[in-house]
Amino acid sequence: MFEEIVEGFVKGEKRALSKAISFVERFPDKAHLLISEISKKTGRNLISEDIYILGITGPPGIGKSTLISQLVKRIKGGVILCDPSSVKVEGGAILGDRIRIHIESPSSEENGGKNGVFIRSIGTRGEKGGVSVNTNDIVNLYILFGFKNIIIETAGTGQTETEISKIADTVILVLSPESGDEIQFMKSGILEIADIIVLNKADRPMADRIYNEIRIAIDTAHMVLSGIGKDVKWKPPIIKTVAKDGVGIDELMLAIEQHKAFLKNSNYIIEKRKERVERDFVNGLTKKMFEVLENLQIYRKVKDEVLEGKKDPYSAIEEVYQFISEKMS
Ligand SMILES: Nc1nc2c(ncn2[C@@H]2O[C@H](COP(=O)(O)OP(=O)(O)OP(=O)(O)O)[C@@H](O)[C@H]2O)c(=O)[nH]1
Ligand SMILES: [Mg+2]
Repeated sequence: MFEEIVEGFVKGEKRALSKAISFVERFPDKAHLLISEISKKTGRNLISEDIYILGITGPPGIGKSTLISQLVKRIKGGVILCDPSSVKVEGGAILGDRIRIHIESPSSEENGGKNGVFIRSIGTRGEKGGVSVNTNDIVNLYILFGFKNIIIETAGTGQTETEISKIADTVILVLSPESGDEIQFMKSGILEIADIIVLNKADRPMADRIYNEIRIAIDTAHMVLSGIGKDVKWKPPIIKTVAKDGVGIDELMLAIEQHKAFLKNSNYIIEKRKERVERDFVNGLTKKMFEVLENLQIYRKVKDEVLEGKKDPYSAIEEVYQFISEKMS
């Protein structure tokens, strides 16, 4: 199975890409074996500067998927839709989003991803942060497959998601005239989350009032942060859209290009790439090392003592740590 996936992947077969994603979702503990094989065979570089990752976040029903269906008419590449799924669902997500996007641009994995767009929805499986644990691996698979652009939609969970800002180069926060509460909630952290703010559903009443409230929230946050010496060279633009009618998409594309240029000029992209692969390495290795630890007799003995209340977790940590560092020195 491995070889067949790797072979098809190297040949650029979208079915092999889809199988590789399913493999990573189903066997997270073996994902690194498959991806390392693919990485060796494709020879593509995960920290290359000409890859661009766009994240789209915002409350449920705000229009993220509709916006993506407009963007994929102009930005070709891989799309990941994170759907809120609380339980392990075979085959990933509840298909909500993919159906919606599939209808608008006939380019999903079923028909081999023609028109240069490949769409995959994955369940967050109860993971906090609006993205699934596999998102980073799937981004890497898209990069190794040769996609230059990757778009990620976080699961809309009412809370504004920050995890996405660790993965994406540009984060678009989508709001609407009904987002009064979110804006109050976000005031302080708005600049930490969003590089571009989209006020979608601008066809709805109160759009101008909410636009001004967002404007004030950004200006205030910008003033406060620059006041405490924080580096706030980029000030998020606010773009009004009516995603269902494709209104405002040109302006949004321009804002995306401007942020991309800003990132390139300030070398942020390379820094971000390195942070991402470092996280993949450290997180992946920590997980594997824990498997080793779990098999150590000392670990099981001390853990039982902690569970029986015979030992506090702190001395237990030190005991196992001392044991391992002595063995390794
Ligand atoms: N009035 C209006 N409705 C819109 C607009 N954009 C999207 N919608 C509608 O809003 C509803 C939700 O849109 P989605 O794109 O599914 O929203 P979402 O943010 O992806 O939702 P989740 O994935 O469930 O978090 C759909 O019925 C869209 O047709 C808009 O600009 N104006
Ligand atoms: Mg959606």
